[in-house]
Amino acid sequence: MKKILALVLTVMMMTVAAGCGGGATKSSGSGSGSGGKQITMGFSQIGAESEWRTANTESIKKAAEAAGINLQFSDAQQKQENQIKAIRSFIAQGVDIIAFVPIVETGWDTVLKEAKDAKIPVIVVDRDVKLSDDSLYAAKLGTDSLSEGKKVFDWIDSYMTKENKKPRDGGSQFNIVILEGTVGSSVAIRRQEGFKTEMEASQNASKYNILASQTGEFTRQKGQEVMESFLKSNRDKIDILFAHNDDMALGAIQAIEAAGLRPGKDITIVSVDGVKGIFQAMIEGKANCTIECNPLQGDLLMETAKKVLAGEKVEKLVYVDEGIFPADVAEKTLPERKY
Ligand code: GZL
Repeated sequence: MKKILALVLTVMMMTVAAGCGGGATKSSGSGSGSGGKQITMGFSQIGAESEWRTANTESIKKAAEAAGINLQFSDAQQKQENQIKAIRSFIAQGVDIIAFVPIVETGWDTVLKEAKDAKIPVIVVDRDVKLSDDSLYAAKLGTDSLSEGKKVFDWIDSYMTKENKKPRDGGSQFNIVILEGTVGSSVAIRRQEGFKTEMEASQNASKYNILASQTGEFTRQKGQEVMESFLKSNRDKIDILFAHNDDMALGAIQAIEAAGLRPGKDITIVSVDGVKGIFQAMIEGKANCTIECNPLQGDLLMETAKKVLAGEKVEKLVYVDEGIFPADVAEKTLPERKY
């Protein structure tokens, strides 16, 4: 009898030791967290407003599957309150880790504090957040929107000079219209800031004038509508369109053609993302350049999540790689594009 009791006690102690593992333990095998159980990640996505977003979602779902991580995916339909509700339900479910793309950069402190109190680490993906306390997130993975905005101006300035372009209205300045992204999103704020500061710092600053700038909400439909309004009031003055993403540029191209103008020729068009649709437009001579913003962040997210749960040190901020694609490389590049 004594022997059986000793055996039972030994087995129980071994089980407890394996379960606790002295805090976070290395995630053994694919997708397992401490004690070998499968990691569950709660992920709050903004919605499906653009080709870029669709590629971002696909990348995250595929990477979770490949990593053996159980993904609880929530689509916020472009509403911050839906993201906050989703994060609260992930906390209630007791997921192992939460990741989210913040649709706007403010208003997250309270719900992230609730996650911290529940001891659930949070990873910020793609866009940025403004927080009173950086300990509310474990890591940020994304893209450098400020640098993207700067690259847009630099490319435009070099192109207008190289092509010896002249202002369409016969004046001394190139008139620029801008289709901005989602109001309050870190991406729209930083791309605009990067573009404007680069223009103001340029030796050619006096050659450029921002005629109009308005949100097209990162969608093709809204981009077309706002471009129609720009053309209604300034059809023969607009020289350049800077669209914060390719989808709005694609919508604007339709408006420009409907106004009897030649996109990519009468109006120089530069946008950000690098989705396949804009490569096709560049091949057709209807757009001039796209600055890449890489949506394929899934593998990096899953790898970072496993490290965080294993108690390993992770970089607080990681940017993914991105390039610049002018129209003259579009044809040869399109076949290798992954999104
Ligand atoms: C950029 C991303 C933006 C894309 C848009 O990091 O958040 O949101 O540029 C997308 O296409 O809608």
